[in-house]
Amino acid sequence: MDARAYLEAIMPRVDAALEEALRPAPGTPERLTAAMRHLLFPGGKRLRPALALAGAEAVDGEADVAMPAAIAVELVHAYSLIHDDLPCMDDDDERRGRPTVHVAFDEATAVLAGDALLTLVFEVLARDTDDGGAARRIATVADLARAAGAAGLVGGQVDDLAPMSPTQESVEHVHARKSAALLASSITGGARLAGADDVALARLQRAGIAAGIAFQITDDLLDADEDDPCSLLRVMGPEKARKRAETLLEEALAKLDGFGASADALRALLRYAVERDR
Ligand code: GRG
Repeated sequence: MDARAYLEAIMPRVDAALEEALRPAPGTPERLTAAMRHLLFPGGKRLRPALALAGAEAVDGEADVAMPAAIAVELVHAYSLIHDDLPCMDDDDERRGRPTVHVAFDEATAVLAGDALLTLVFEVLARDTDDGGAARRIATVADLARAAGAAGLVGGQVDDLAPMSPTQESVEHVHARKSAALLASSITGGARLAGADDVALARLQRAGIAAGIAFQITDDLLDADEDDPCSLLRVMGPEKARKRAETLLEEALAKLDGFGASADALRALLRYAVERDR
């Protein structure tokens, strides 16, 4: 299974579902819609939606039943990037080779576009539940809220912004919340909507966290910012950091041992997330 081919194959379906989700409700200011779309189209790798769809396949479900989870995690990802780029956080002018949202629009609009994307997640997950999957959708909302909230993405970002004397443990604790929680919740969200049981969900969650920390190490290696205090590069240097990422990837793949060939796309995506070059 080739992860790049999988990402390419799902992209048109994911983009169409995102387009549908972003269709402005009456009363939405045009400028806000434009700012919400700015980072989403064209998007990035769409790794999180792919993980959601592959999570559904891993438990022998139809990938498309996982589409609300796939869209929801990409919306959370987009909001977090918009806010992370703001002058009060990382103060970045460019992302994916284009001006960041506060540069292309203005700071207030960027904050509000992020807010609106995050709020859209409630709607995307809660609507069209006449397929009988309402209970699964509610559980998915709860899981995603936990992953994105104060003990997850937001908490990880808070600790990342605070001054720290980094140790392997403290850095990985930040990575587990800032990056890995959303990746894990992408997989479990897709699997849950496809009917996964609690045992499968627990294994997928553990695989997602281990691979997610490794994904962040790879991100730091690609970024090669040795001054970033919250990076394993700073703590152990690039060679050992790369080895740590490989170990975590093997741990993640081992958690998937109980799954059959239906989890091959998920295995390939986790490997790609850690071994990618962009
Ligand atoms: C503002 C609450 C809040 C959180 C911000 C997103 C974030 C947390 C920080 C941005 C920088 C960073 C290193 C985030 C970790 C996650 C990560 C590596 C994001 C990039 O994900 P990719 O590679 O991006 O999937 P694309 O562009 O492909 O979508």
